[in-house]
Amino acid sequence: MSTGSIESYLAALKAGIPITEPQLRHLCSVVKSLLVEECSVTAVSSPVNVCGDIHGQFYDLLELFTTGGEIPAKSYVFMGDFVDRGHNSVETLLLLLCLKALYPAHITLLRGNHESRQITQVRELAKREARSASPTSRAPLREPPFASPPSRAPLREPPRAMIDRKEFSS
Ligand SMILES: [Mn+2]
Repeated sequence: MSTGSIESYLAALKAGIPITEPQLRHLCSVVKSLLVEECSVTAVSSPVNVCGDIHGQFYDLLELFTTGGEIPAKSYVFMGDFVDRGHNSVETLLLLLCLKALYPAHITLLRGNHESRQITQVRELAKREARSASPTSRAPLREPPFASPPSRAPLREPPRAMIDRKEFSS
């Protein structure tokens, strides 16, 4: 079965349509291959929009792009904590992963403390996954792209962005 294009996943997610588990696996493998090649310190040039914790607030994320401009016309650094607390952790993470897969030069995703198995197991994302009957929504927990730290990064060091030589970290 064809998984389709990542452009089609992005369009579906924006329209509130969930993607399938094979599509999700395809998306995770594409983003994982991008993230393992990134250094733990990512050099970014301004102008760039720097965004704090999204925490599962999917509709606020869509509003943020409406206000700040869409990728790739605008560039963004997200400082981590994409999941938990809000109601739409899976949708939020998948939308950001689609944008990373399609426009890697225009979006930097730093890993926050919630992008770890230890935290998501005790926070809302895990509770939602436990309630959900959909295998699609459980898959990100099993194979999160953030489970693989950048290949050249020390394991405990959080990823950082250098924006015009100024350091930003989550
Ligand atoms: Mn947070």
